[in-house]
Amino acid sequence: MKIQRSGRWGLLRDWSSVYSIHSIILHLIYMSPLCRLLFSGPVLRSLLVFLKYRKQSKMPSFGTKSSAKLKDCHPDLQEVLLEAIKYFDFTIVESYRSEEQQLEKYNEGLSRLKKGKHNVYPSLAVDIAPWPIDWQDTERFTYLAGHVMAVGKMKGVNLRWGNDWDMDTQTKDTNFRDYPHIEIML
Ligand SMILES: [Ca+2]
Repeated sequence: MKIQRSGRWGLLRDWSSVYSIHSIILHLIYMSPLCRLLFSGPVLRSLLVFLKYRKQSKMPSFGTKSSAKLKDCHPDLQEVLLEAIKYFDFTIVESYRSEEQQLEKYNEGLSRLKKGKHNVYPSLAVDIAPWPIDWQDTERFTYLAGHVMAVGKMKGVNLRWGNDWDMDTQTKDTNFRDYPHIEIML
């Protein structure tokens, strides 16, 4: 392929010559003492470790929609969720809902109650999901619930998970599984 230049600098150059100039410039830059230091093994490795640490140390936080739903939660529940999000990325699917919305959930088979802890204000219940959401990945919901329950214990907030209604830490005895559901036991 040819590149045509016009005027006093008019030259015909092919891509191979362009690449040659490019590689010469890169070679000159690389050969400078500063660049050689920057790209030397130990310095480059330290830089990569630093960047990896920065990426890992960036804590997750709630987005706009989750934050709005968080405000509708009981203060104790807010405290637990704000601590839990630091170590496990998740979203708040729902907190407060009206009695009409609750009845819809009940009729759809998504709730076991016609009126429950979602229907008081501030809400005593919350539905949460690991982020990014995969509704089929119930193991990850279980993982998240265990994490939030542990944070609740540390904060002195008594919580109940929707897959262990009798709170005996057994899940095989559950006849209605609501993996995202966490509620306060007052
Ligand atoms: Ca149980």
